[in-house]
Amino acid sequence: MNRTELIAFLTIISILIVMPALFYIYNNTLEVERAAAQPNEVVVLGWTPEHGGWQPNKIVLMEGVKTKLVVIAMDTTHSLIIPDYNIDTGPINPGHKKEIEFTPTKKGVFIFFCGTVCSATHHYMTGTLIVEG
Ligand SMILES: [Cu+2]
Repeated sequence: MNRTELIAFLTIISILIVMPALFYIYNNTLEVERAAAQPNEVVVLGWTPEHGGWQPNKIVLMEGVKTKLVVIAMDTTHSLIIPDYNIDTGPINPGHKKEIEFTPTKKGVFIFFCGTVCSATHHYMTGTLIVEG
């Protein structure tokens, strides 16, 4: 086997074995990162009712599936309360967020609302949590 044949042989081995192995490793590593970057997460934006209120104001979750609520106060200080799940973010300053992780354990329709007086129409700042089985 001369030098040219050796280079050709190594190139073919590289294409047949090394490249698929690298692709396999890369792809599996990517799968893990994808899973880590996308947990079951719901982002809820808090605007005063004059500017739209909770967005979304209807959250649908699956019973028994651990979920992270990411609540962001957009324009002024808000807090999100879900009494039936004993959840209260406490005040969230504008531009800041709070994350709540919980597992819905009871099916049904539950109300959530803002617990911080944020505007003259604050009492309209409500939403619905629907937990399906
Ligand atoms: Cu409010």
